[in-house]
Amino acid sequence: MRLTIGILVVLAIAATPAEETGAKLVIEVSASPALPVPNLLTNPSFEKGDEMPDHWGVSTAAPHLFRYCRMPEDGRHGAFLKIDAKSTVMSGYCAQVVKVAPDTLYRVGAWTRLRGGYALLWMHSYVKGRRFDQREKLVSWGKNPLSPDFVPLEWTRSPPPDKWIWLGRELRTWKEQTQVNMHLGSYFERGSMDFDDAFLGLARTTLKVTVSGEEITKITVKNLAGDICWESADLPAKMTRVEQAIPDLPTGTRYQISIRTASGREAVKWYPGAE
Ligand SMILES: [Ca+2]
Repeated sequence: MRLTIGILVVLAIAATPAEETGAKLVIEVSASPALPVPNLLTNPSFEKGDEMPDHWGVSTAAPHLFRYCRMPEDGRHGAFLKIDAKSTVMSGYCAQVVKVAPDTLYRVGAWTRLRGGYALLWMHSYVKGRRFDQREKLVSWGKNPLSPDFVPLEWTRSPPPDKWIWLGRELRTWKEQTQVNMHLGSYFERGSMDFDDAFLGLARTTLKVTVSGEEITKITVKNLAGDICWESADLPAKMTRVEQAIPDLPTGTRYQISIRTASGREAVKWYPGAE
């Protein structure tokens, strides 16, 4: 997380001394785009469907080498997508075409539970005859026949086979690109994997924080992991209203805005608030 202490200019709108009594701290937080940003995928959590999830197609040159199955429960949340790959000679995916805006930064991915093999997030499109191709992978030796049974999985640097792991990245669409085909599946390896809670949406937002009503000495913004995303320098005395825009913050988290007042009071507000 980038630390931008003191780089952004703090706008001092008013320097009226706070009243000795009756002062009331007001913290207003908004964002553009607002959080949480919309998920552009349809049926991203695989809750709708029968044996196959609705709105997701199969993409492979060798369908007989793969088994695709929508499982109704025991996913990260409810139903999930399970893909078994029987061979190393072909890749096989579930895929969905999504409309996107040109030259825009998106966050894409899915929570993945990999028992063995090569799970691939493959974002693909043709833009004016040029091939847009961006990938993110997760690899496990869990079921690899070259890995002897007596080798514990953790020695192979494989992900825990029962743990959901975020397989994702940010990507910027090209100029004139209006769609992308999101693939989740197995890449030329035997294996077995699950996907749930897929996401494709805007990657960054601008947070706007307005604090007023008391003399304010410091503002700190942290993400859900506790990393400091922005911190004001010590504010000048008698500052009773501060407006601050903080651009380029990741959308895939919540933000904790902490205010310290001249009276020593600490106030905290979360954005977005509790769901
Ligand atoms: Ca689900």
